[in-house]
Amino acid sequence: MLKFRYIAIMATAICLVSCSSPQEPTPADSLKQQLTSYVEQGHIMFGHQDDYMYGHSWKLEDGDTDYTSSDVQATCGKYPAVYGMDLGGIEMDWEANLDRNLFKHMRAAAVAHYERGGVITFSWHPRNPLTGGDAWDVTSDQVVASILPGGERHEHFVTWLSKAADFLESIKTADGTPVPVIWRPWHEHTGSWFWWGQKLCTTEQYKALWQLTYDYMVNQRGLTNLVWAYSPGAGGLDAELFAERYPGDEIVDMVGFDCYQYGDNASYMREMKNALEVTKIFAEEHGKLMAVTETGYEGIKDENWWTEVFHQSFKDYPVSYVLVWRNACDADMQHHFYAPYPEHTSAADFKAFSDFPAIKFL
Ligand code: BMA
Repeated sequence: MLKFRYIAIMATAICLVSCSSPQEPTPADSLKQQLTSYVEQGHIMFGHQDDYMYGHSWKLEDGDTDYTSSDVQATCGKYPAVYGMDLGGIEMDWEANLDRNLFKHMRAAAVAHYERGGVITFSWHPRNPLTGGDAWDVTSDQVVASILPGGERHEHFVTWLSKAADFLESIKTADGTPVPVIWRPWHEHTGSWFWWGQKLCTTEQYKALWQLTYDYMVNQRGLTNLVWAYSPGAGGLDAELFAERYPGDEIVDMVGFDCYQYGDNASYMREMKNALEVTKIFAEEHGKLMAVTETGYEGIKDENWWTEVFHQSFKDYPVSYVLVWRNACDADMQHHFYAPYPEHTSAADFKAFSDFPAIKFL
């Protein structure tokens, strides 16, 4: 009898230990841990938008299946640690996104990059769900109102969310493991050039748009691979503007900003410093990761820009990554590039930048 009681007690104890063990981390949790540990080690990842899709003078062909071409890699011998992409066009059932990248290539390149040890981020420039124009169509300030619950375009917009969610959910390795991604919807909202921008909706409407997006993707669809990033534009950023439309600690994992160089080096460095200070204080107060989610100097018109301007601007901040925008290949967009290519005048300086021990490439 005593022996049986002993066995029963042991069985209960074993069950208690195993039943109370913490849940498996989600893919998003694992990515957050990885990002946090890089920051703790003082590593800052370098990122490039559309890196494997095209470069200054090349473009992936439809049948290509190895994602190894890269202007960044051709210039410095290493791939960017962060690979950025945009979902614009997924809501229209297009085969290719707004910058003509086939979605099947984007999905496969995301998996290849992940398997190489890299980190993936997605933004979204969806078309205008009320007017039928593009993301930059700001002719109506009723667009956000129209897609929120109760609005005339709400149901239509939920079908758009479902297409974006389908794609994000479909990024999986061959054994079915979901690939985690940094998901950065409704960016640069402190400007008024997208239909979700500052002058196009109220603070409450903007926050409700975030909540709707999160509730749909996480609570309704159960996606476990999204790390949620909030990123205003850097222009005129201060603590108040940064916080005004922040959708809440429960639904944001990372904070950052988009900051481009339009004028001289000194004004870019000033704007970066200002935005980094604001973001750092906010990130610390809210316990969030931080990043420079989009940046760069179109055409890189200074051959020492990478070491003397770019690196100097963020090196003293605990940023997870800095991502430069795309290298357009279209004939009429040859000026539109933000990473160097081997023949570019800043190539040697970029190589020197890529060799700094704290800057992480693959
Ligand atoms: C902008 C430009 C556009 C592009 C858009 C979305 O900054 O690069 O040409 O369509 O981003 O990627």
